[in-house]
Amino acid sequence: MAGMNETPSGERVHIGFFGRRNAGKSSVVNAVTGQDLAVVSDVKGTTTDPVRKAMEILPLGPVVVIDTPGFDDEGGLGELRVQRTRKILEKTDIAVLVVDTTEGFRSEDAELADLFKERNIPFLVALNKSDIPEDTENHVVDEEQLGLFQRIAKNSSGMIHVSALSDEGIDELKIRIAALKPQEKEGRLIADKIKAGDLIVLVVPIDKAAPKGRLILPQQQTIRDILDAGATAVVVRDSELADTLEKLGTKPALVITDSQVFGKVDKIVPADVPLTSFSILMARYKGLLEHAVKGVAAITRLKDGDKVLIAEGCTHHRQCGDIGTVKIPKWLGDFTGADLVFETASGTGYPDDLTQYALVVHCGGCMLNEKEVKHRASKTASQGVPITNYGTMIAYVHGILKRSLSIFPEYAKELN
Ligand SMILES: Nc1nc2c(ncn2[C@@H]2O[C@H](COP(=O)(O)OP(=O)(O)O)[C@@H](O)[C@H]2O)c(=O)[nH]1
Ligand SMILES: [Mg+2]
Repeated sequence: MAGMNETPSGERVHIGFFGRRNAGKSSVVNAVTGQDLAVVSDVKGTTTDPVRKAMEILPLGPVVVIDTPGFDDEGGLGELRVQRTRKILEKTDIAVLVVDTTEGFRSEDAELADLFKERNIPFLVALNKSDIPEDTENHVVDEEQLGLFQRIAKNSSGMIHVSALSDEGIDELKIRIAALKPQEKEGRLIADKIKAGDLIVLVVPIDKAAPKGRLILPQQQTIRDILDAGATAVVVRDSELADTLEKLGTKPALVITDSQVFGKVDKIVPADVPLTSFSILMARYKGLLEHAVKGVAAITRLKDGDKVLIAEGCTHHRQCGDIGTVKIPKWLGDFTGADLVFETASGTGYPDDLTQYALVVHCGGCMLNEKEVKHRASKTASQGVPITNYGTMIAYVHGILKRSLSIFPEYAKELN
């Protein structure tokens, strides 16, 4: 996991390398990154799980590189490899299709190209092992090759001859990947809703669930965004909030609180001061808020025996303490009076079939990239399952959702 001084992986461009076994994916990944990140082997099927690594690559900047298992793995289990690849594609911003030129194009390469196209993922084709001289005598361009070439080229953003062995073409590949980099994310956490000179109060409770010696990612990113806007951030614990508001002598333009103390903070902050939470900001930033506001009313329909999925984007170095495992089940239980069954999903694990759930409550998704969060939201909603997020749900059960969306009127209109 990225430390506090590194770009969070949720903010990095994710580049996936795909192709058949032994095409040289791992070798190309190592050549591109300048590191021995992936195991290279002439034994087919050496890379069995995707390998992910956050790093800086010039001229791209901060990225996550994903080396993948061979697409032609596992012989007959065709559907499984497609599913596995789709899973990786859910977070892939740019794909590189690595092809062994000495073997030419195969149907798997075209299938991969079709999958990229289906997901609207821009991709480059790296024609690898170009250091090996062409066998001109036996070289025939047959109709099948031509057909595959056309099917792949049609949607690709270009083909480049490379050699992971000699480094030929690798710099060019990097430049071409960089050119496909998605536009700087337009959405902001909060900077678009505040002005230079505004005074913003941030409420950060420090209890035993708070991580030692640091602030969590949504708090760090919000402070940075406030500074970018030329505004002032005052950070305070909930226990000092009332006192601090008094001392300030002027009303803040906005108060942003940790959702866990939403109810308490709502009572302290004067009614004419807008109030929202880090989790709501994060949900908007990652593209989850619209679904979350639409889905939250499903809480009122929960009944005994209903299953609720609590989904978090982080795993062992958890950002959110016991909120998902303890606090949210308690709030939902108290609010509904129903005997609910809670299940949790964390990290990159998120079920494909959600139909058994009456509701999904997702974290703000600070550890996931926008692409993955949006994918989860639309996948859930398209199965007819309501999805909401921590902050929206907590505001709702405290009866303050309307207030917490007052700075986001474009989302409040979903409330009815
Ligand atoms: N000659 C040559 N061999 C390569 C090149 N790239 C990879 N190889 C070899 O091809 C084999 C498979 O490489 P690997 O990176 O493990 O392929 P992967 O299965 O696609 O990850 C290894 O023996 C590599 O040394 C290349 O550019 N030129
Ligand atoms: Mg490999």
